[in-house]
Amino acid sequence: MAQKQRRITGTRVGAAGGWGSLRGIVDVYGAEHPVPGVGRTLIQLNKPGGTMCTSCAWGKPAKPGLFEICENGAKATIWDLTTDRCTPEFFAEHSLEELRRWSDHDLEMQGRLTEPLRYDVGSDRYIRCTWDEAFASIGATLRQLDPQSVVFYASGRASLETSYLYALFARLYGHNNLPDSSNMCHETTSVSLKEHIGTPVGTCVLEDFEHCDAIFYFGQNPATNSGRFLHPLQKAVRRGCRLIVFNPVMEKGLVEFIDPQNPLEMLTGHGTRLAHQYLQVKAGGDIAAIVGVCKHLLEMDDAALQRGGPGILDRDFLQEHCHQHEAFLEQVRRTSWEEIEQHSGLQRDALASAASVYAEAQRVIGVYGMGLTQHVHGSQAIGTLLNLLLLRGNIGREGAGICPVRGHSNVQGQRTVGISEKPELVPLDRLAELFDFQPPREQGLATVDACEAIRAGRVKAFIALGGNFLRAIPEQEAMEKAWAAQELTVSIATKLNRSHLFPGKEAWLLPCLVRSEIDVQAGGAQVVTIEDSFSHIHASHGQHEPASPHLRSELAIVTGMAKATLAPNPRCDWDAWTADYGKVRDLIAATYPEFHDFNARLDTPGGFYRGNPARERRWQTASGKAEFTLPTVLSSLGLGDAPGRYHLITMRSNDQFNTTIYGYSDRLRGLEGSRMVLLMNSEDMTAAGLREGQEVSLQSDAGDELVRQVDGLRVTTFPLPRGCVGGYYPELNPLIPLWYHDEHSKTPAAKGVPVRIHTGAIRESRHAAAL
Ligand SMILES: Nc1nc2c(c(=O)[nH]1)N[C@H]1C(S)=C(S)[C@@H](COP(=O)(O)OP(=O)(O)OC[C@H]3O[C@@H](n4cnc5c(=O)[nH]c(N)nc54)[C@H](O)[C@@H]3O)O[C@H]1N2
Ligand SMILES: Nc1nc2c(c(=O)[nH]1)N[C@H]1C(S)=C(S)[C@@H](COP(=O)(O)OP(=O)(O)OC[C@H]3O[C@@H](n4cnc5c(=O)[nH]c(N)nc54)[C@H](O)[C@@H]3O)O[C@H]1N2
Ligand SMILES: [Mo]
Repeated sequence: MAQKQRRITGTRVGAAGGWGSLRGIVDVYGAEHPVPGVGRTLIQLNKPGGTMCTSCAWGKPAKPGLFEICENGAKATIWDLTTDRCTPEFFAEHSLEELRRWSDHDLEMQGRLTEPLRYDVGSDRYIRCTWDEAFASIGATLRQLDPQSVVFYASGRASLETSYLYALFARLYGHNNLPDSSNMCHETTSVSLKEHIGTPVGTCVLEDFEHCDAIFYFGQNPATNSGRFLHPLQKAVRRGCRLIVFNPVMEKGLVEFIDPQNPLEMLTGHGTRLAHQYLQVKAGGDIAAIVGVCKHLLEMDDAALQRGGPGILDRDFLQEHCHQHEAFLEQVRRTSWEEIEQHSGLQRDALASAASVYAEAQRVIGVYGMGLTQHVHGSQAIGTLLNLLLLRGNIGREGAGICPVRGHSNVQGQRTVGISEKPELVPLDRLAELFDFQPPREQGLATVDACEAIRAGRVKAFIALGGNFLRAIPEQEAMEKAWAAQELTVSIATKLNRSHLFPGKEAWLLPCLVRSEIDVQAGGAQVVTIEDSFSHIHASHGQHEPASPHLRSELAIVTGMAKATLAPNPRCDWDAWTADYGKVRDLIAATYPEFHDFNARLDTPGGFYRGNPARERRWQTASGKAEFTLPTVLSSLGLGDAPGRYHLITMRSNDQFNTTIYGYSDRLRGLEGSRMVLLMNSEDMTAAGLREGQEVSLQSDAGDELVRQVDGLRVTTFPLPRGCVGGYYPELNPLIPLWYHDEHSKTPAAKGVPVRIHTGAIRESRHAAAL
């Protein structure tokens, strides 16, 4: 079978949305030849009775638009519903040794996996097997291993029902080793928000965007990563809300949006200008920038008080609800404008205008994404943003609050229903009571811990419920080398990816249904549920015939493995749960009271709200109040400036979903045709004697012995702040040291990686060969 490939060329820079976004969908449609009926599925996407998109976790409004989809949601759906199939015959033709030289894009382009597969060492190939054989063998191996040496990873797509049972399986078996893609993503949020406002998730609901007067927007790229956010943003700006953006990259989607569902905007090509002010902060410069805004607020407050007015800060709120605010304000007073300007890369005047907007607004929302979370001092940056909001009581009021934009479509929900390595976050006593067992109480392994343990040879088996762990993590080369020493690896997946090409001694590749497919079990067709970024729960209904009759649902695969591994327990009827997911929802409701009447509330328009104490100003923190952060640094970077050192931002293009590479167009940034680029400020290029298109290598500059290198990058001029360079995730992941992560949550610091540029002899490498 020939390798199926696709290349996209041609430049189409423009506003976010508009014709470009429709063409983006058409490109994927043309390459994937999706099954019939995709159009109907897209129309019903994110609406009650329809499928909930597998792309991002953005909220689903109670009154949806005609199309409640975005360019990338459509791409993700079409990508799942391709007619291409990656069959056992494909694997008969290609050894894993060969496939390791393929690019991420070409691997996934082979289409949907169709049958369960077992790795055969002799031929270095995956070969067809039966489900019974797979479950029996996995069960037998797991029974022989120490449960503490086994890791159950989850990437944030699997439903609440599957996630609940997966976590239960782990605990019945005997471990809390439940890392999640969240550990590389918003774990900084979970840890920081929990510590400071007593809840691990954002406090906003979708309707807050109808009432806010200003949005302070840090390090999140809506046009690419949460396209449906552009509609509420556009509406907010149109009614006078001011959008203040902090981002080293001038992201088109925050500058202008043309609504593809608005004929006038489409015809005239004129959309809505979004950002009132766009501050191109340095990578990691957010703490300094926010402290600068606070400093100006304080100056305004002093002046207002001197005039005999009430002041700018919400003193009643601070007095009643906050802890340590005086210490923070003292710290702000002590910080000089020189330091603020140096670390943020922003001018005092620009920060003062942002502060004026903040002070004039009655209700402010703070939005953020990976630009804050993926830094060594990311938790402090989130804490400092909370400080800013708290200063004027912007938490726990309609139209105000903190809004982390979550990634995977059910990543927040997986944590809610027990996928957590932190036993203190899980109602273990309740589980003990419900299922009559002693749950393990030890801390489990998060992603970085799991990587360390794998490198040290302490992990013997790794089960992956989705995702592409080996490609998403830092320290990729060393991790790939260590991986094969494991006794057992199991991947539950929809499409082939690089992680599948590094089998343990015993390895299984188990293909599952996607969310848009009909899931028929003994009790009939099933629905599944997910939780969005705003803590609302939605049912998702499958619409399409499965890609292959041999596929199983994720839930059935989890229960299949559990049954084959665990001793019988009269309280655990895995078969009954598989036959009727409603019974699993009853278990979720019995474990987590906020899920009461779960089955009756399945298709609530807009989802049903799980609630959030901080939204009601109930602070479940150490002091019982909202805790101010006292930042110990002004930059979130782990390593500061040094001669020859640049701070690398790893970015997502408009043509990818994490490690799934749809194509080679980054339309909104005007970058086309290749992902092996090194984006640089033109003055930095001149200073370093580099020319446009020159081929260079990057090495990490982390001060340790390990050589981490990626070759074959083309220098490309790009308007980044000086000292910052940009390139794509996951191609540049080999450069991130495993130890370079957020100090509290261990989220890998993928946005401020210290690197140096080399122009010398270029080592032959798979990274250069990949494209
Ligand atoms: N189409 C599509 N949708 C996706 C995904 C995808 O890959 N493709 N991924 C999903 C997942 S899992 C996630 S977590 C989300 C990710 O969505 P985002 O949170 O938007 O993540 P990124 O695109 O990695 O980076 C966000 C922004 O941070 C900026 N940035 C980098 N460094 C800094 C900094 O130091 N300070 C500030 N203020 N900004 C900075 C970057 O320029 C970029 O605009 O999207 C989800 N949705
Ligand atoms: N340098 C750098 N590294 C990063 C990031 C970054 O910004 N920069 N971002 C981090 C973030 S935010 C995240 S969330 C992680 C992502 O890490 P992961 O979640 O592990 O990776 P994905 O690329 O989302 O996983 C893609 C694979 O999931 C499988 N899949 C797709 N749909 C389904 C499904 O419905 N069920 C199952 N079982 N499998 C499915 C397919 O086989 C596909 O190949 O990467 C992190 N790594
Ligand atoms: Mo993520």
